[in-house]
Amino acid sequence: MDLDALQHLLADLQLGLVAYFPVVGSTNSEALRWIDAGAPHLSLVVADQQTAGRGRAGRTWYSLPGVSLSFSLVLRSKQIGFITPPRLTGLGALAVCDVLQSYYDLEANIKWPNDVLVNEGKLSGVLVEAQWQGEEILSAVMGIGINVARDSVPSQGDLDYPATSLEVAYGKPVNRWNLLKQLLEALLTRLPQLGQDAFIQAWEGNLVYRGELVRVLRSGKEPITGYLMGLNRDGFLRLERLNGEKELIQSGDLKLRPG
Ligand code: BT5
Repeated sequence: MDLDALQHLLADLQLGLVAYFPVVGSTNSEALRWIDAGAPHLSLVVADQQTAGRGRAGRTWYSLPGVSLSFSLVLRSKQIGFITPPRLTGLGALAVCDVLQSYYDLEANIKWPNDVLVNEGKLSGVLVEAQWQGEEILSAVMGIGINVARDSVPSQGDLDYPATSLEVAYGKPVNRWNLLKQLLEALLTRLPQLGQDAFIQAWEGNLVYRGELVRVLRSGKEPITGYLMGLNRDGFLRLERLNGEKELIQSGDLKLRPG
């Protein structure tokens, strides 16, 4: 892939600027830098390989050359209204599910808040990073990483959850660049729905572990256990504790509570 070919491939989508890197630290970092330099809404950064791809809380996202898809989209609050990062995370994960379900006939689900699972393996992760000015978010970057080819799956010892790839789940090799176009189309379709209740319902409808007993690990706080009831309007997790108390959880790592 090169920039000309990428621009040609994506020519009929309403994007801002497009950048392509054979190797980059993190597409999210590039997109955040680009925001500072004035990149317009829906500018896109794509990389073949990231050397410092990241997940939440400073975790590593592994993306190997030639086999995975890594990209970040610039979102400007002026164009999409008030930006709430949890909703944007849901939007990214939902768009990935849309594509996996409709083009690849896979049962894809979202492990709240940002993992896309297929056959109980993590196939994709979403990382939204906001750019604040005082109390206000002016822009955000939505980064998406997808394991496409079989060889994109990192070795299990590096991971805290089993991983899979689209090739393994679908049973056939998949062209990364066609997949990128399908994902961008899905994102552009979902974006106008961001503020609607129907969007939360669609996100909720794709969640794994609904009704099940789960544990949420939270940094600097006690883990919390309860039945996963769904989401509130902000995309926070609704849990019902064993004593019937209701809890809203803004961020954390979800585990299925064994037995
Ligand atoms: C995520 O964080 O899953 C968000 C991943 C976002 C990656 C994209 S790629 C484009 C853009 N640029 C970036 O620098 N990032 C974004 P989290 O839920 O915190 O999960 C991180 C954990 O996922 C790690 O600690 C590993 O256990 C696991 N992991 C890392 N690489 C993986 C991979 N390729 N496949 C499956 N699991 C992986």
